[in-house]
Amino acid sequence: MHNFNRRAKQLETVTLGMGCFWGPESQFGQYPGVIRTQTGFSGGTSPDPTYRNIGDHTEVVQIVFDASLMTYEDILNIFWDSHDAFKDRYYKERQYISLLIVHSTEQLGKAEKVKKERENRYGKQIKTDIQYDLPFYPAEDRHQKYFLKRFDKATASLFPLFSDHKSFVHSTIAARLNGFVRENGRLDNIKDEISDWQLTKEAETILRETLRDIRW
Ligand code: MHO
Repeated sequence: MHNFNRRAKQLETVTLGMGCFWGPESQFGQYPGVIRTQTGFSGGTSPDPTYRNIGDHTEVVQIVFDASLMTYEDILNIFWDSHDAFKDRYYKERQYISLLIVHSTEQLGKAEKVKKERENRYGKQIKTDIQYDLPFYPAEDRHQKYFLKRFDKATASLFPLFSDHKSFVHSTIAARLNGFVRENGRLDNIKDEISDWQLTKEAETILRETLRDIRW
């Protein structure tokens, strides 16, 4: 099977809770620096969380990005621009709180700096719960690339490109299209960007033909 992921130089992981995880997965999927996205649960202590049995966890999106194309600070600014972290978000326990899981001391330092800058700018306190490197539990398949999967015809033409559901979910192309269907990004830009992904010639041809013929 072929690989439909953008080739990356400097991989880094970021894990964000900012409300229902469908939206941020779609939003972050559009950026050329983002290599893959996945929805899941993190931030709590209860074992093996699921959507119906989330315990004290929070809905999160985990993003793998190329730090040579997009900085961690860029991601943090998009994160804090895109949900209200000034208010109390505990209306459904911890399910929809503002949560930032940092994965290194470097990330922690940068997060504290960006947070302080923004607090000074807005004159309000950011209530984001910042936690150090807690485990991430992937959500059920039906919550992965949720918006893209609303398009039956399109998903039916994409699935055969992958050996299993997981490689579909982890692909850059699924992340981009899951953005596109919510008007996060344009199809033309995705087609242009593919030249930079360093796919094999064969994979690039298959992908371009699939995108040319795709029906929504
Ligand atoms: N209000 C949304 C939340 C879903 S999100 C995965 C719904 O239940 O449809 O929490």
